Amino acid sequence: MTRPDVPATAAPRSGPLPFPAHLRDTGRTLVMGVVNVTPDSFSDGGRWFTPGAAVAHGLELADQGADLLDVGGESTRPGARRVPVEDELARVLPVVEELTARGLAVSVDTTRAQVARAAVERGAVLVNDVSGGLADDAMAGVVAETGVAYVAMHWRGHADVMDDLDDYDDVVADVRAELAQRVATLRAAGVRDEQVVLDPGLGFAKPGASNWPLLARLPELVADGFPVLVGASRKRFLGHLLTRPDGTPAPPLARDRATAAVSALAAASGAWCVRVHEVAGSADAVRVAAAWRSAGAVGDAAGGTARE
Ligand code: PMM
Repeated sequence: MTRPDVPATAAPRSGPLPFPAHLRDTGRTLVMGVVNVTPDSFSDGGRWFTPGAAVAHGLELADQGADLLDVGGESTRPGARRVPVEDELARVLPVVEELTARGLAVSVDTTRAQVARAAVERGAVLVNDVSGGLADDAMAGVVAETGVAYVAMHWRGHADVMDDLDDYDDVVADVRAELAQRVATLRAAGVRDEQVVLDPGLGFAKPGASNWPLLARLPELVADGFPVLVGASRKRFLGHLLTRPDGTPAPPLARDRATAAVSALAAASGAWCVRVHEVAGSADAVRVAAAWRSAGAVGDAAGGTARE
């Protein structure tokens, strides 16, 4: 599976993610529910902007089957401007603290080392960095020091410029090679392979059809040996897929069924986790995929009794 021109990113990992035990051995793809504490995210901007509303939304997503809640205070919507670090801290920390206090597994969606460290100190079990460490040189050190699980996403630049950074020879090979460079940097900073999750970064410096090969060839990324996170939820390429008869793309809130379909297929392709706004559909989808895979592996039905 490994292309001769692209070095594999890793030898097989030697241990599980540093994660709560109940999330390590589910036998299926995990579901991460999105809790955006922002006024301007592309799909749900402003709806859960106060800490109270964000916590309530997180609890609702957990009820619907989210295994992890991804709390973010800075929009990465195409064209979005950066927010000051003080604002990001004020948005995410109370929400991380409250959801963690309720026994939920929380990840923090940030590109800033300072925010990552503060969130981990308040109980976050995963740092989800859409820049893979490129936005903040201090990030790898914080990840190494705290030992937290870390998502390194494929990224080429901040939201205000990313749509102009979509030059690829072979998008899958290029993304794998650039992720391999991120892994090398993380290792050099002392991060252990067991901490690392990789993400192809759908929609980031990938405004159009280049997202589809990344999904169709997901097994190539999975074969590199790290858990893989897929974040397709409500993204533009799904809006274009579902173009209406009048020629307009389907709006973000009309992309959830397609998102659940991606979740099923990504899970069947070996994704470790899917990151979604609407949890219930994907929670079902990953269970379907687990039963499907398991039946193929052992020649028997999985996930229930034979007559259900
Ligand atoms: N996409 C968004 C934000 N964070 N994190 C990861 N790991 N992967 C993604 O694809 C991803 C992400 C953008 O979506 P949002 O603004 O609706 O949260």
